[in-house]
Amino acid sequence: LLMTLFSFQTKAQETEQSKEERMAWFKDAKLGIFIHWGIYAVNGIDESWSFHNGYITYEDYMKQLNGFTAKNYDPEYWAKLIKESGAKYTVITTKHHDGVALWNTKQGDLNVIDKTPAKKDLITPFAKAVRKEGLKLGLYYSLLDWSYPDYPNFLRNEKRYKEDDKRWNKFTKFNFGQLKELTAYDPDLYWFDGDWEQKAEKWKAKEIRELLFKETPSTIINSRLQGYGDYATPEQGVPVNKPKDKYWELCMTMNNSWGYQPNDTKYKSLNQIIRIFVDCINMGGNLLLDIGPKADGTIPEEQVEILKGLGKWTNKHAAAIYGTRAGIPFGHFNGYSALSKDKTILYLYVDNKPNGPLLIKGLKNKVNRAWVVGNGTKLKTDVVGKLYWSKVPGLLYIDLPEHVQDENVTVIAL
Ligand code: FHN
Repeated sequence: LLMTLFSFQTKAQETEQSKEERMAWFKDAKLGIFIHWGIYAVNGIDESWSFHNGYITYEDYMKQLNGFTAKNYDPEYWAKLIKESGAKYTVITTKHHDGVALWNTKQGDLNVIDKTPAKKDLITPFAKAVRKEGLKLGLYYSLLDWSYPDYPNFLRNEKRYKEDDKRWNKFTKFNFGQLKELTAYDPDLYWFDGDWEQKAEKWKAKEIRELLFKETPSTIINSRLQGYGDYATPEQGVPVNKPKDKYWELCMTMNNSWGYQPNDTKYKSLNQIIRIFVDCINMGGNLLLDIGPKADGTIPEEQVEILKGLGKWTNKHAAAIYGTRAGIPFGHFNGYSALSKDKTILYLYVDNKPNGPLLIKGLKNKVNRAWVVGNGTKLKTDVVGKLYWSKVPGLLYIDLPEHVQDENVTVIAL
């Protein structure tokens, strides 16, 4: 009890140091895999938004419940594949804005057990498989619920609840009930979404945070809880400048869809994804890369291929990924970089074929040696412009011969 009381955190109580300890795995993880899985995969249409935006009626959207079989669902394989990609954590949609729960919720019956041919809880075996692979578990949960009869529903032209406290309280009770159920999975991370429709007081964001920390004291919450989260969650675009937030994560799709959409064949190449990934590392953030499994539970081939390709690259360059910290300003090196946690190693990510030697300017330390990460080749360096009174190079040139270059992004360590 004492332990729980001590670790029970509200925003005001937590010190910077205890937050650092709580956030440590997340800061070091760098790569996570996001999973958008739901009935929208049946027709292969936009998750929830397709009825919100009027591409399909709500009734027709819900007919997808009948086609959600999950018959080839293999959570162990999913977890293995995620591990193989080099990700250290994964975040799965337990409930999207359409309100369909993927676990055995006791709050109402809009869930895959009661309403779809899948007829089984999909989150429990996934959570188990994820733990078995030594990965951290994140649960995505949409605060807004466009199916719940007492949630202000645009389908009924109810824009906002101002007046009907009774119905809103009913909805809040439902939300808290579902969240309490999710705490049983002991998630390492709660990934909220859909908070934009109401203010913090309305969601009871502070109370949600308190509930989650009471049940899962060392967990982490993303930013989408109207100011009651732990880290920033930019979406789809890598920030142009290093975010001010100490902790952040870019969530991004492989093509242009979160869920499975066979029509969307516009996949980013592995090379593009790796370059986006090192862009995040360079600014001290994480990448949460999304996959969208089919309604039967198979992961589309293109996505498997990207995860495996990513795995080859992350495995080879592990030293320059996990636990690194943001790199040096572009003025020093015309490209992405990162520092080892103890700041003794500088990693340079070379994402283009260099035309000549690479240049690093304004170093404050003597460089002992340079080598190619994941290959070990020591590189020739050439110091130019070193003044007689200075111990550090003015200009440091590094030769990067063709035969040691990676087909995607080469990493040099100094
Ligand atoms: O509306 C959702 C969207 O469908 C998807 O789930 C993404 C993932 O970050 N979040 C929302 C929009 O911010």
